[in-house]
Amino acid sequence: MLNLVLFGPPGAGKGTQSAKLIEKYGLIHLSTGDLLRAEITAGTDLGLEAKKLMDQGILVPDSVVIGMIENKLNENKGAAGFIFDGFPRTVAQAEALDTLLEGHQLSIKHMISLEVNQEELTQRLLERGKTSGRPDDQNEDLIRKRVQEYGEKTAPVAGYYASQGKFQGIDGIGEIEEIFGQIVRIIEG
Ligand code: B4P
Repeated sequence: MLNLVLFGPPGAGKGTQSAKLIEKYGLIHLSTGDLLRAEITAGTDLGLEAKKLMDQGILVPDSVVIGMIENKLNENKGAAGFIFDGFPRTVAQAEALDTLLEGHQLSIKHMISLEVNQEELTQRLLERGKTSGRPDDQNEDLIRKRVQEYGEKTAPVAGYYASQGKFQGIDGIGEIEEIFGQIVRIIEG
């Protein structure tokens, strides 16, 4: 079973590369960003709370996203594997994910980190904001806040997986196909 964490700052290309990996390997895509946006669209209490934070570029509480991932793992027993996209975003989430996976006799095979500088991230997200309608992509201050949250709370997650020998960093700037090729080489090692 192939379980991957796709890691990187906002706009690094996690969602873009996830779509290609799903097509190639038939994995289940678990994007906490997408799950939270679905709750917002459905107008649930969870979605209303999450929206307040996401619209400020702030991470939602660990307990909320861990609960969503737990539900999805339980709903997809017998899957070919999972891509965790945008999760874990804190060390507490990474520890919780390991515990949840152990409960299903599963583990992460690789944590693949897409490395992109802040200037490129800002350009990509502002460009996406023109068409996505996502409020968090439409303002440079908000994008800077998201990247700051990443630096403070999410970047330490890389060390967590490095200590398990699972961290693989790749250059996230370049052609989408070329970056995908590098990911495939890691998986098929
Ligand atoms: P997410 O939905 O995870 O979004 P993201 O980080 O903005 O995007 P991603 O890296 O997937 O970018 P994409 O491929 O689309 O998070 C949104 C918010 O939800 C967070 O700020 C937080 O508040 C909350 N949240 C989510 N998960 C959470 C968690 N676990 N804990 C707490 N809070 C959580 O690429 C971006 C753009 O770049 C696209 O337009 C794409 O076309 C372009 N692009 C991609 N690859 C490219 C390339 N190689 N070259 C040029 N452009 C490229």
